[in-house]
Amino acid sequence: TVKNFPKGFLWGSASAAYQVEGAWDKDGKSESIWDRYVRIPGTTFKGTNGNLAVDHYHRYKEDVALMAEQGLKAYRFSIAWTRILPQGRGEVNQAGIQFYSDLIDELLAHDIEPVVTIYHWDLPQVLQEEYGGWESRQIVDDFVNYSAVLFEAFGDRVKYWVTLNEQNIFMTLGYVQELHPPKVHSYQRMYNANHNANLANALTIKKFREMKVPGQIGPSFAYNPAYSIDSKPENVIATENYEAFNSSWWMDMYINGKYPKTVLKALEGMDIHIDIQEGDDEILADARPDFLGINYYQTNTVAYNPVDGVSVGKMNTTGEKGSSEESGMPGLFKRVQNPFVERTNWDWEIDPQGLKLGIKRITNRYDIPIMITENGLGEYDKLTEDKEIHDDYRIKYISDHVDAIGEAIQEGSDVIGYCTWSYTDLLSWLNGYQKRYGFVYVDREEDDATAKLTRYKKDSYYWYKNLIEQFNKE
Ligand code: BGP
Repeated sequence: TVKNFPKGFLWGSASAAYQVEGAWDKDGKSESIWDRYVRIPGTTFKGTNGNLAVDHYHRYKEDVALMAEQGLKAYRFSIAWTRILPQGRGEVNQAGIQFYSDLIDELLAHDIEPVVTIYHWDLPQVLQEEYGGWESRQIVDDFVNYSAVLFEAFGDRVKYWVTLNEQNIFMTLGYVQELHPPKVHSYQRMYNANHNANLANALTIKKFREMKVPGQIGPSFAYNPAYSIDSKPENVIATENYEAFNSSWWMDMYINGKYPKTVLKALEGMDIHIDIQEGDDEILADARPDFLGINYYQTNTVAYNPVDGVSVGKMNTTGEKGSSEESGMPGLFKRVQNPFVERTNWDWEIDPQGLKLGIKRITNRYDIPIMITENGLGEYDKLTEDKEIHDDYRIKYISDHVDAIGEAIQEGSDVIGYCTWSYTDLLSWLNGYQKRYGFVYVDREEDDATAKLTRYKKDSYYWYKNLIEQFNKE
Protein backbone atom coordinates (compact mmCIF):
# COMPACT_ATOMS: atom_id res chain seq x y z
CA THR A 1 0.00 0.00 0.00
CA VAL A 2 2.86 2.43 0.63
CA LYS A 3 4.18 2.01 -2.91
CA ASN A 4 2.23 4.90 -4.41
CA PHE A 5 3.42 7.47 -1.94
CA PRO A 6 6.05 9.97 -3.08
CA LYS A 7 9.51 10.21 -1.59
CA GLY A 8 9.61 12.43 1.48
CA PHE A 9 5.93 11.87 2.22
CA LEU A 10 5.13 13.13 5.70
CA TRP A 11 3.75 10.26 7.74
CA GLY A 12 2.51 12.19 10.72
CA SER A 13 0.07 12.56 13.52
CA ALA A 14 -1.67 15.57 15.09
CA SER A 15 -2.90 17.29 18.22
CA ALA A 16 -3.94 20.75 19.39
CA ALA A 17 -2.77 22.84 22.34
CA TYR A 18 -5.96 22.98 24.35
CA GLN A 19 -6.61 19.29 23.87
CA VAL A 20 -3.26 18.02 25.15
CA GLU A 21 -1.23 20.60 27.02
CA GLY A 22 -2.98 21.24 30.31
CA ALA A 23 -1.03 23.80 32.40
CA TRP A 24 -3.80 26.19 31.49
CA ASP A 25 -2.60 28.94 33.84
CA LYS A 26 1.12 28.21 34.00
CA ASP A 27 4.16 30.32 33.13
CA GLY A 28 2.32 33.46 32.17
CA LYS A 29 -0.38 31.91 30.01
CA SER A 30 -3.64 33.85 30.03
CA GLU A 31 -7.18 32.56 29.79
CA SER A 32 -8.54 31.52 26.39
CA ILE A 33 -12.18 31.48 25.31
CA TRP A 34 -12.13 27.72 25.87
CA ASP A 35 -10.70 28.01 29.39
CA ARG A 36 -13.68 30.24 30.09
CA TYR A 37 -16.31 28.31 28.14
CA VAL A 38 -15.76 24.96 29.85
CA ARG A 39 -16.60 26.56 33.18
CA ILE A 40 -20.15 27.26 32.07
CA PRO A 41 -22.22 24.35 33.41
CA GLY A 42 -23.59 22.04 30.74
CA THR A 43 -21.30 23.14 27.90
CA THR A 44 -19.11 20.04 27.75
CA PHE A 45 -19.41 16.31 28.38
CA LYS A 46 -19.79 15.82 32.13
CA GLY A 47 -18.10 19.15 32.70
CA THR A 48 -14.70 18.01 31.46
CA ASN A 49 -12.09 20.56 30.52
CA GLY A 50 -8.49 20.96 29.41
CA ASN A 51 -7.06 22.23 32.70
CA LEU A 52 -4.83 19.19 32.94
CA ALA A 53 -5.67 17.44 29.66
CA VAL A 54 -2.91 14.86 29.15
CA ASP A 55 -0.30 17.20 30.62
CA HIS A 56 1.71 17.32 27.42
CA TYR A 57 3.12 20.64 28.62
CA HIS A 58 5.16 18.79 31.21
CA ARG A 59 5.50 15.48 29.38
CA TYR A 60 6.35 16.58 25.86
CA LYS A 61 9.74 14.86 25.98
CA GLU A 62 8.15 11.54 26.83
CA ASP A 63 5.62 12.05 24.02
CA VAL A 64 8.28 12.97 21.47
CA ALA A 65 10.32 9.93 22.53
CA LEU A 66 7.33 7.74 21.71
CA MET A 67 7.00 9.43 18.32
CA ALA A 68 10.68 8.88 17.62
CA GLU A 69 10.46 5.22 18.53
CA GLN A 70 7.51 4.87 16.19
CA GLY A 71 9.44 6.50 13.36
CA LEU A 72 7.01 9.38 12.90
CA LYS A 73 8.08 11.83 10.19
CA ALA A 74 5.85 14.76 11.17
CA TYR A 75 4.01 16.03 14.20
CA ARG A 76 1.27 18.59 13.80
CA PHE A 77 0.53 20.61 16.93
CA SER A 78 -0.92 24.02 17.63
CA ILE A 79 0.43 26.99 19.50
CA ALA A 80 -1.62 28.58 22.26
CA TRP A 81 -1.90 32.29 21.45
CA THR A 82 -2.43 32.86 25.18
CA ARG A 83 1.04 31.53 25.98
CA ILE A 84 2.75 33.77 23.43
CA LEU A 85 0.78 36.99 23.87
CA PRO A 86 -1.14 36.87 27.14
CA GLN A 87 -2.84 40.17 26.33
CA GLY A 88 -3.62 39.02 22.81
CA ARG A 89 -1.12 41.56 21.49
CA GLY A 90 1.75 43.63 22.77
CA GLU A 91 4.22 42.06 25.12
CA VAL A 92 5.58 38.65 24.22
CA ASN A 93 5.76 36.06 27.00
CA GLN A 94 9.23 34.52 26.74
CA ALA A 95 8.21 31.44 28.72
CA GLY A 96 5.64 30.67 26.03
CA ILE A 97 8.17 31.07 23.24
CA GLN A 98 10.56 28.86 25.19
CA PHE A 99 8.09 26.01 25.55
CA TYR A 100 7.38 25.77 21.82
CA SER A 101 11.00 26.37 20.96
CA ASP A 102 11.99 23.41 23.14
CA LEU A 103 9.26 21.25 21.64
CA ILE A 104 10.37 22.12 18.10
CA ASP A 105 14.03 21.38 18.94
CA GLU A 106 13.08 18.10 20.55
CA LEU A 107 11.18 17.08 17.40
CA LEU A 108 13.96 18.14 15.06
CA ALA A 109 16.54 16.29 17.15
CA HIS A 110 14.54 13.15 16.36
CA ASP A 111 14.07 13.95 12.66
CA ILE A 112 10.39 14.74 13.10
CA GLU A 113 9.09 17.62 10.99
CA PRO A 114 7.05 20.08 13.04
CA VAL A 115 3.77 21.13 11.38
CA VAL A 116 2.59 24.15 13.31
CA THR A 117 -1.02 25.27 13.53
CA ILE A 118 -1.21 28.95 14.40
CA TYR A 119 -4.81 28.87 15.57
CA HIS A 120 -6.71 25.86 16.84
CA TRP A 121 -9.64 27.66 18.49
CA ASP A 122 -8.16 28.96 21.75
CA LEU A 123 -8.58 32.70 21.24
CA PRO A 124 -7.37 34.93 24.09
CA GLN A 125 -10.37 35.70 26.28
CA VAL A 126 -9.23 39.33 26.57
CA LEU A 127 -9.82 39.85 22.86
CA GLN A 128 -13.26 38.28 23.09
CA GLU A 129 -14.11 40.65 25.90
CA GLU A 130 -12.48 43.73 24.49
CA TYR A 131 -14.02 43.71 21.04
CA GLY A 132 -15.95 40.49 20.46
CA GLY A 133 -13.11 38.39 19.04
CA TRP A 134 -13.71 37.30 15.44
CA GLU A 135 -16.69 39.61 15.11
CA SER A 136 -14.49 42.67 15.04
CA ARG A 137 -12.12 43.76 12.30
CA GLN A 138 -9.55 44.46 14.97
CA ILE A 139 -8.92 40.74 15.15
CA VAL A 140 -7.31 40.85 11.72
CA ASP A 141 -4.34 42.98 12.79
CA ASP A 142 -3.97 41.16 16.07
CA PHE A 143 -3.96 37.80 14.35
CA VAL A 144 -1.39 38.85 11.76
CA ASN A 145 0.84 40.32 14.47
CA TYR A 146 0.59 37.16 16.53
CA SER A 147 1.51 35.10 13.46
CA ALA A 148 4.47 37.37 12.76
CA VAL A 149 5.78 36.75 16.27
CA LEU A 150 5.69 33.02 15.53
CA PHE A 151 7.35 33.40 12.13
CA GLU A 152 10.09 35.46 13.73
CA ALA A 153 10.64 32.99 16.58
CA PHE A 154 10.29 29.67 14.75
CA GLY A 155 10.45 30.44 11.02
CA ASP A 156 14.03 29.22 10.80
CA ARG A 157 13.06 25.76 12.02
CA VAL A 158 9.44 25.14 10.99
CA LYS A 159 8.74 24.37 7.34
CA TYR A 160 5.00 23.70 7.45
CA TRP A 161 2.49 26.16 8.82
CA VAL A 162 -1.27 25.90 9.17
CA THR A 163 -3.02 29.26 9.57
CA LEU A 164 -6.51 28.46 10.86
CA ASN A 165 -7.74 25.04 11.88
CA GLU A 166 -11.22 24.32 10.56
CA GLN A 167 -12.53 27.84 10.18
CA ASN A 168 -15.74 26.24 8.91
CA ILE A 169 -16.17 24.33 12.16
CA PHE A 170 -15.32 26.99 14.70
CA MET A 171 -17.56 29.43 12.84
CA THR A 172 -20.59 27.20 12.49
CA LEU A 173 -20.30 25.58 15.91
CA GLY A 174 -19.59 28.91 17.59
CA TYR A 175 -22.12 31.13 15.82
CA VAL A 176 -24.90 28.83 14.59
CA GLN A 177 -25.00 25.55 16.47
CA GLU A 178 -24.17 27.04 19.87
CA LEU A 179 -21.70 24.26 20.67
CA HIS A 180 -18.51 26.32 20.84
CA PRO A 181 -17.77 29.71 22.34
CA PRO A 182 -19.15 32.31 21.94
CA LYS A 183 -22.28 30.08 21.77
CA VAL A 184 -24.40 32.26 19.53
CA HIS A 185 -27.13 31.45 17.03
CA SER A 186 -26.96 34.02 14.25
CA TYR A 187 -26.11 33.41 10.61
CA GLN A 188 -25.61 37.14 10.21
CA ARG A 189 -22.96 37.25 12.89
CA MET A 190 -21.35 34.06 11.67
CA TYR A 191 -20.90 35.34 8.12
CA ASN A 192 -19.33 38.58 9.33
CA ALA A 193 -16.99 36.88 11.79
CA ASN A 194 -16.08 34.46 9.03
CA HIS A 195 -15.22 37.29 6.67
CA ASN A 196 -12.80 38.65 9.26
CA ALA A 197 -11.25 35.20 9.56
CA ASN A 198 -10.78 35.12 5.78
CA LEU A 199 -8.97 38.45 5.92
CA ALA A 200 -6.82 37.26 8.82
CA ASN A 201 -5.92 34.12 6.90
CA ALA A 202 -5.09 36.03 3.71
CA LEU A 203 -3.01 38.71 5.39
CA THR A 204 -1.12 36.13 7.43
CA ILE A 205 -0.14 34.33 4.24
CA LYS A 206 0.92 37.67 2.79
CA LYS A 207 2.98 38.43 5.89
CA PHE A 208 4.62 35.00 5.70
CA ARG A 209 5.76 35.78 2.17
CA GLU A 210 6.86 39.32 3.00
CA MET A 211 8.97 37.96 5.85
CA LYS A 212 10.38 35.38 3.45
CA VAL A 213 9.84 32.50 5.83
CA PRO A 214 11.41 29.53 4.05
CA GLY A 215 8.45 27.18 4.31
CA GLN A 216 4.93 26.42 3.16
CA ILE A 217 1.67 27.73 4.53
CA GLY A 218 -2.04 26.99 4.19
CA PRO A 219 -5.27 26.66 6.14
CA SER A 220 -6.81 23.37 7.31
CA PHE A 221 -10.34 22.81 6.19
CA ALA A 222 -12.77 20.23 7.57
CA TYR A 223 -14.06 18.71 4.37
CA ASN A 224 -17.07 16.43 4.32
CA PRO A 225 -17.61 15.71 0.63
CA ALA A 226 -21.31 15.41 -0.15
CA TYR A 227 -23.33 12.75 -1.96
CA SER A 228 -26.87 13.06 -3.10
CA ILE A 229 -29.15 10.50 -1.47
CA ASP A 230 -30.34 9.49 -4.95
CA SER A 231 -30.67 10.79 -8.49
CA LYS A 232 -33.95 12.62 -7.96
CA PRO A 233 -33.17 16.03 -9.48
CA GLU A 234 -34.28 18.08 -6.45
CA ASN A 235 -31.93 16.06 -4.24
CA VAL A 236 -29.05 16.47 -6.65
CA ILE A 237 -29.59 20.24 -6.72
CA ALA A 238 -29.81 20.26 -2.92
CA THR A 239 -26.45 18.50 -2.87
CA GLU A 240 -24.95 21.09 -5.19
CA ASN A 241 -26.22 23.78 -2.82
CA TYR A 242 -24.86 21.89 0.15
CA GLU A 243 -21.39 21.71 -1.39
CA ALA A 244 -21.55 25.41 -2.26
CA PHE A 245 -22.61 26.48 1.26
CA ASN A 246 -20.47 24.08 3.24
CA SER A 247 -17.39 23.46 1.14
CA SER A 248 -16.87 25.88 -1.75
CA TRP A 249 -17.86 28.78 0.49
CA TRP A 250 -14.57 28.27 2.30
CA MET A 251 -12.33 26.50 -0.18
CA ASP A 252 -13.07 28.84 -3.13
CA MET A 253 -12.15 31.71 -0.85
CA TYR A 254 -8.88 30.11 0.24
CA ILE A 255 -7.81 29.16 -3.24
CA ASN A 256 -9.35 31.79 -5.53
CA GLY A 257 -10.17 34.56 -3.10
CA LYS A 258 -13.85 34.57 -4.03
CA TYR A 259 -17.14 33.59 -2.45
CA PRO A 260 -19.35 31.40 -4.65
CA LYS A 261 -21.91 33.63 -6.40
CA THR A 262 -24.87 31.37 -5.81
CA VAL A 263 -24.35 31.44 -2.05
CA LEU A 264 -23.95 35.22 -2.00
CA LYS A 265 -27.24 35.45 -3.86
CA ALA A 266 -28.98 33.07 -1.47
CA LEU A 267 -27.70 35.00 1.55
CA GLU A 268 -29.08 38.21 0.08
CA GLY A 269 -32.44 36.48 -0.11
CA MET A 270 -32.11 35.63 3.59
CA ASP A 271 -31.33 39.26 4.37
CA ILE A 272 -27.81 38.42 5.44
CA HIS A 273 -25.29 41.10 4.56
CA ILE A 274 -21.57 40.57 4.78
CA ASP A 275 -19.52 43.60 5.67
CA ILE A 276 -17.21 43.44 2.65
CA GLN A 277 -15.25 46.67 2.56
CA GLU A 278 -13.30 48.39 -0.15
CA GLY A 279 -9.98 46.72 -0.70
CA ASP A 280 -11.07 43.37 0.76
CA ASP A 281 -11.34 41.73 -2.65
CA GLU A 282 -7.73 42.56 -3.45
CA ILE A 283 -6.52 41.25 -0.10
CA LEU A 284 -8.43 38.01 -0.51
CA ALA A 285 -7.38 37.48 -4.10
CA ASP A 286 -3.71 37.65 -3.19
CA ALA A 287 -3.37 34.75 -0.79
CA ARG A 288 -3.36 31.44 -2.58
CA PRO A 289 -1.90 28.98 -0.05
CA ASP A 290 1.04 26.71 -0.81
CA PHE A 291 -1.03 23.70 0.16
CA LEU A 292 -4.52 23.03 1.39
CA GLY A 293 -4.81 21.16 4.67
CA ILE A 294 -7.75 18.77 4.78
CA ASN A 295 -9.22 17.28 7.90
CA TYR A 296 -11.30 14.35 6.80
CA TYR A 297 -13.50 12.17 8.95
CA GLN A 298 -16.61 11.46 6.93
CA THR A 299 -18.83 12.20 3.98
CA ASN A 300 -22.29 13.75 4.20
CA THR A 301 -25.32 12.50 2.34
CA VAL A 302 -27.83 15.11 1.33
CA ALA A 303 -31.50 15.50 0.37
CA TYR A 304 -33.78 18.39 -0.39
CA ASN A 305 -35.14 20.10 2.70
CA PRO A 306 -38.54 21.80 2.38
CA VAL A 307 -39.09 25.36 3.61
CA ASP A 308 -40.75 24.05 6.76
CA GLY A 309 -38.06 21.37 7.14
CA VAL A 310 -35.35 20.79 9.71
CA SER A 311 -32.81 23.38 10.85
CA VAL A 312 -30.14 22.84 13.49
CA GLY A 313 -30.53 19.31 14.88
CA LYS A 314 -28.91 17.77 17.92
CA MET A 315 -25.41 16.37 17.49
CA ASN A 316 -24.41 13.10 19.13
CA THR A 317 -21.89 14.14 21.79
CA THR A 318 -22.59 11.27 24.16
CA GLY A 319 -21.39 8.28 22.18
CA GLU A 320 -24.87 6.81 22.15
CA LYS A 321 -25.19 5.44 18.65
CA GLY A 322 -28.19 6.78 16.77
CA SER A 323 -28.79 9.79 19.01
CA SER A 324 -27.97 12.46 16.42
CA GLU A 325 -30.76 14.31 14.66
CA GLU A 326 -31.13 15.49 11.08
CA SER A 327 -29.93 18.97 10.45
CA GLY A 328 -30.07 21.37 7.51
CA MET A 329 -31.09 24.73 6.05
CA PRO A 330 -34.81 25.00 5.36
CA GLY A 331 -35.65 25.42 1.69
CA LEU A 332 -32.20 24.20 0.67
CA PHE A 333 -30.81 20.95 1.99
CA LYS A 334 -30.56 18.58 4.90
CA ARG A 335 -28.14 15.91 5.90
CA VAL A 336 -29.54 12.37 5.91
CA GLN A 337 -28.16 8.93 6.63
CA ASN A 338 -26.16 7.07 4.04
CA PRO A 339 -27.49 3.49 3.93
CA PHE A 340 -24.26 2.19 2.39
CA VAL A 341 -21.74 3.01 5.09
CA GLU A 342 -21.16 2.05 8.73
CA ARG A 343 -21.20 4.60 11.50
CA THR A 344 -19.19 5.04 14.68
CA ASN A 345 -20.75 5.23 18.13
CA TRP A 346 -20.79 9.01 17.62
CA ASP A 347 -22.70 8.57 14.33
CA TRP A 348 -19.76 9.58 12.16
CA GLU A 349 -19.92 7.78 8.83
CA ILE A 350 -16.95 5.56 8.03
CA ASP A 351 -16.14 6.10 4.39
CA PRO A 352 -12.54 5.76 3.15
CA GLN A 353 -13.60 6.13 -0.49
CA GLY A 354 -15.06 9.49 0.50
CA LEU A 355 -11.53 10.68 1.21
CA LYS A 356 -10.47 9.66 -2.26
CA LEU A 357 -13.47 11.51 -3.67
CA GLY A 358 -12.62 14.62 -1.66
CA ILE A 359 -9.00 14.64 -2.79
CA LYS A 360 -10.05 14.21 -6.41
CA ARG A 361 -12.62 16.98 -6.21
CA ILE A 362 -10.01 19.35 -4.81
CA THR A 363 -7.48 18.38 -7.45
CA ASN A 364 -9.99 18.86 -10.24
CA ARG A 365 -11.39 22.14 -8.96
CA TYR A 366 -8.26 23.78 -7.53
CA ASP A 367 -5.20 21.83 -8.62
CA ILE A 368 -3.28 22.39 -5.39
CA PRO A 369 -1.06 20.22 -3.18
CA ILE A 370 -2.99 18.69 -0.28
CA MET A 371 -1.87 17.75 3.18
CA ILE A 372 -4.25 15.52 5.12
CA THR A 373 -3.90 17.34 8.43
CA GLU A 374 -6.36 15.13 10.32
CA ASN A 375 -8.03 11.76 9.89
CA GLY A 376 -8.87 9.19 12.49
CA LEU A 377 -11.38 7.19 14.44
CA GLY A 378 -12.87 8.25 17.75
CA GLU A 379 -13.90 5.22 19.80
CA TYR A 380 -14.09 3.78 23.28
CA ASP A 381 -10.79 1.96 23.84
CA LYS A 382 -10.20 -0.60 26.50
CA LEU A 383 -7.00 -1.08 28.45
CA THR A 384 -6.64 -4.81 29.11
CA GLU A 385 -5.21 -6.28 32.30
CA ASP A 386 -1.94 -6.72 30.44
CA LYS A 387 -2.00 -3.01 29.68
CA GLU A 388 -2.64 -3.47 26.00
CA ILE A 389 -5.17 -1.84 23.71
CA HIS A 390 -6.43 -3.97 20.84
CA ASP A 391 -7.79 -1.29 18.54
CA ASP A 392 -8.09 -3.37 15.39
CA TYR A 393 -11.06 -1.15 14.36
CA ARG A 394 -8.68 1.86 14.28
CA ILE A 395 -6.07 -0.05 12.31
CA LYS A 396 -8.69 -0.94 9.74
CA TYR A 397 -9.94 2.63 9.61
CA ILE A 398 -6.50 4.14 9.09
CA SER A 399 -5.33 1.42 6.74
CA ASP A 400 -8.38 1.85 4.49
CA HIS A 401 -7.92 5.61 4.43
CA VAL A 402 -4.23 5.29 3.62
CA ASP A 403 -5.18 3.03 0.71
CA ALA A 404 -7.68 5.60 -0.50
CA ILE A 405 -5.00 8.32 -0.45
CA GLY A 406 -2.62 6.02 -2.32
CA GLU A 407 -5.23 5.51 -5.02
CA ALA A 408 -5.86 9.23 -5.30
CA ILE A 409 -2.13 9.87 -5.67
CA GLN A 410 -1.85 7.23 -8.32
CA GLU A 411 -4.76 8.79 -10.17
CA GLY A 412 -3.06 12.19 -10.31
CA SER A 413 -3.52 14.06 -7.03
CA ASP A 414 -0.66 15.70 -5.17
CA VAL A 415 -0.77 14.73 -1.49
CA ILE A 416 2.26 15.68 0.57
CA GLY A 417 1.46 14.29 3.99
CA TYR A 418 -0.94 12.45 6.24
CA CYS A 419 -1.46 13.29 9.91
CA THR A 420 -3.66 10.96 11.87
CA TRP A 421 -5.86 12.42 14.55
CA SER A 422 -4.54 12.05 17.15
CA TYR A 423 -1.13 11.20 18.56
CA THR A 424 -1.97 10.60 22.19
CA ASP A 425 -5.51 10.34 23.44
CA LEU A 426 -6.71 13.81 24.28
CA LEU A 427 -9.67 15.98 25.16
CA SER A 428 -12.44 15.82 22.59
CA TRP A 429 -14.04 19.29 22.63
CA LEU A 430 -17.59 18.12 23.15
CA ASN A 431 -17.12 14.50 24.15
CA GLY A 432 -14.60 14.63 26.98
CA TYR A 433 -11.97 11.96 27.42
CA GLN A 434 -14.24 9.02 26.72
CA LYS A 435 -13.83 9.42 22.96
CA ARG A 436 -10.30 8.32 22.10
CA TYR A 437 -8.35 8.81 18.90
CA GLY A 438 -4.70 8.24 19.78
CA PHE A 439 -1.96 5.79 18.84
CA VAL A 440 -0.98 6.25 22.47
CA TYR A 441 -3.48 5.53 25.19
CA VAL A 442 -3.50 7.90 28.14
CA ASP A 443 -4.72 6.60 31.45
CA ARG A 444 -7.32 9.13 32.45
CA GLU A 445 -11.07 9.56 32.42
CA GLU A 446 -13.18 12.64 33.01
CA ASP A 447 -11.92 13.40 36.48
CA ASP A 448 -8.54 15.14 36.75
CA ALA A 449 -8.13 13.97 40.34
CA THR A 450 -7.85 10.29 39.39
CA ALA A 451 -5.83 10.83 36.21
CA LYS A 452 -2.66 8.73 36.17
CA LEU A 453 -1.65 10.00 32.74
CA THR A 454 0.50 6.94 32.05
CA ARG A 455 1.05 6.38 28.33
CA TYR A 456 0.46 2.95 26.72
CA LYS A 457 1.07 2.04 23.09
CA LYS A 458 -2.00 0.75 21.30
CA ASP A 459 -1.89 -1.95 18.63
CA SER A 460 -2.40 0.83 16.08
CA TYR A 461 0.85 2.42 17.29
CA TYR A 462 2.78 -0.66 16.18
CA TRP A 463 0.81 -0.95 12.99
CA TYR A 464 1.72 2.62 11.94
CA LYS A 465 5.33 2.04 12.98
CA ASN A 466 5.44 -0.92 10.68
CA LEU A 467 3.84 1.03 7.83
CA ILE A 468 6.50 3.73 8.10
CA GLU A 469 9.23 1.07 8.17
CA GLN A 470 7.82 -0.45 4.99
CA PHE A 471 7.79 2.98 3.39
CA ASN A 472 11.40 3.62 4.38
CA LYS A 473 12.44 0.34 2.73
CA GLU A 474 10.73 1.15 -0.59
C1 BGP B 1 -11.69 18.25 14.40
C2 BGP B 1 -10.81 19.11 15.25
C3 BGP B 1 -9.97 18.36 16.22
C4 BGP B 1 -10.62 17.12 16.81
C5 BGP B 1 -11.37 16.31 15.78
C6 BGP B 1 -12.23 15.21 16.35
O1 BGP B 1 -12.83 18.97 14.09
O2 BGP B 1 -9.94 19.89 14.45
O3 BGP B 1 -9.52 19.27 17.18
O4 BGP B 1 -11.33 17.40 17.93
O5 BGP B 1 -12.19 17.11 14.97
O6 BGP B 1 -13.44 15.72 16.77
P1 BGP B 1 -14.17 15.24 18.07
O7 BGP B 1 -13.20 15.46 19.17
O8 BGP B 1 -15.39 16.08 18.19
O9 BGP B 1 -14.50 13.80 17.88
